[in-house]
Amino acid sequence: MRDSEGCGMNEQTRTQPVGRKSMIQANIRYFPGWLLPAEASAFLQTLREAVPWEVHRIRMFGRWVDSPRLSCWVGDPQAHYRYSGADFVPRPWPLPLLPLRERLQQACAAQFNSVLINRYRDGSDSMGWHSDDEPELGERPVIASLSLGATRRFLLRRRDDHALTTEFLLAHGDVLVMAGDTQRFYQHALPKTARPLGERINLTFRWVSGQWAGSHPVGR
Ligand SMILES: O=C(O)CCC(=O)C(=O)O
Repeated sequence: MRDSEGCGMNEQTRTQPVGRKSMIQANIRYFPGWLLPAEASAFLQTLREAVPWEVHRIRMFGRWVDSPRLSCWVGDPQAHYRYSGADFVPRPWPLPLLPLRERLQQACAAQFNSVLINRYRDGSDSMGWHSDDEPELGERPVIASLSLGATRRFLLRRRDDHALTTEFLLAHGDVLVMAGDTQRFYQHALPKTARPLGERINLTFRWVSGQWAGSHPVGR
């Protein structure tokens, strides 16, 4: 996988990032409206129906709990992934995601063999502070996050100084790419909100190394 500063967009997208927050030791690129609204809506509808949604069991503060959102781990057969104390075997790619993966790979000059798809049913579904720093993602992972549906706040904070927090409002069709040392020095979260909100589906495309191939996952 390559971690490149250049982010050449294809013909349906913008040619330059229109926003980049200045955050020391983070490499964040933000592409509002990377998908046109009609295309984003079509993906939202397709994924809602095509994805076998699950509640992932994760380990938090020494206890197994239900993740507060619906999820599905999708990828190439060898792309096993271990996070929050559980091992995940990839489901096969839903066909409409393959051309999307190709476009994102071109846009980010990176390879993705897997995607974590999350469905936030309303404002009470969320994701707590964490870094995507599992060993199989490598030291400087490129993670491309595509948001569909309701706009949600996406927060980033320094691991060593939680007061240094910044936020992006991720809307329908937006892409946010985290690369370089972002996972090493930053955590991210998607907080709950009391505001009445519609559904949101988020896809984080990743490259997972094959080190888990051949291991025996314990659950999904
Ligand atoms: O939903 C999002 O925007 C973030 C998802 C996320 O942080 C994750 O799954 O690791």
